[in-house]
Amino acid sequence: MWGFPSGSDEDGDPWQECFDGHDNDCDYDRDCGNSGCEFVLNDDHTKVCFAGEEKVCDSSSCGEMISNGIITYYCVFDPSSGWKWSGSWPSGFCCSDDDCSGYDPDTHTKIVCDCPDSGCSKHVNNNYRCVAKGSCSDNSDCDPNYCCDTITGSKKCKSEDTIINYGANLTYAIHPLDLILPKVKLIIQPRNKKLKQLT
Ligand SMILES: [Ca+2]
Ligand SMILES: [Ca+2]
Ligand SMILES: [Ca+2]
Repeated sequence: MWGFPSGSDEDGDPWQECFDGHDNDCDYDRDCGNSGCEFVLNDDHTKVCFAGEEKVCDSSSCGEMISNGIITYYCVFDPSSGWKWSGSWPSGFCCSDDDCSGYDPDTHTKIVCDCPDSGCSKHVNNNYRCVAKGSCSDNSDCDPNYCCDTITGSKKCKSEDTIINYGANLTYAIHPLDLILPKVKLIIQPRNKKLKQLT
């Protein structure tokens, strides 16, 4: 049975030559195995030839990048066309927290991927975006020089030197030492005076 008739080299012109399952030019290399097929995409961009292999973009390869230093393709989800190899990374798109960076200027919390499960493992119809975490559970969730207020339970990132009133007599100050010594609390007695360390 003949494959896609090309009448010329199996070089991706037209693209069907690289995905029809046949050695169209009878050189013993088939489809992506032909060097001329390298980085050739199929019609809906769900497949690309890379390093002599056919690479499929689907939910299991979310965010995968392939590049030869000149051409780069990312496996991303497009709400209108589904999974595809794209020459650009959609703004704010993410597959895990690693795809997001920086801190929210309002809440000073870390920017994270808004995937529904903590491990970001479910990527079917992935429309996840990088968003502010909003609340913190420890200092690593906060902008540098901000600390997570776990004392009052507000779970807000507060700037160092913020005074927190809690309980009848205790007043805590957020202090950079908390960044490296989370167990150490600093207390101000009386309020707004010299810092004193509690052990
Ligand atoms: Ca050809
Ligand atoms: Ca061939
Ligand atoms: Ca072929």
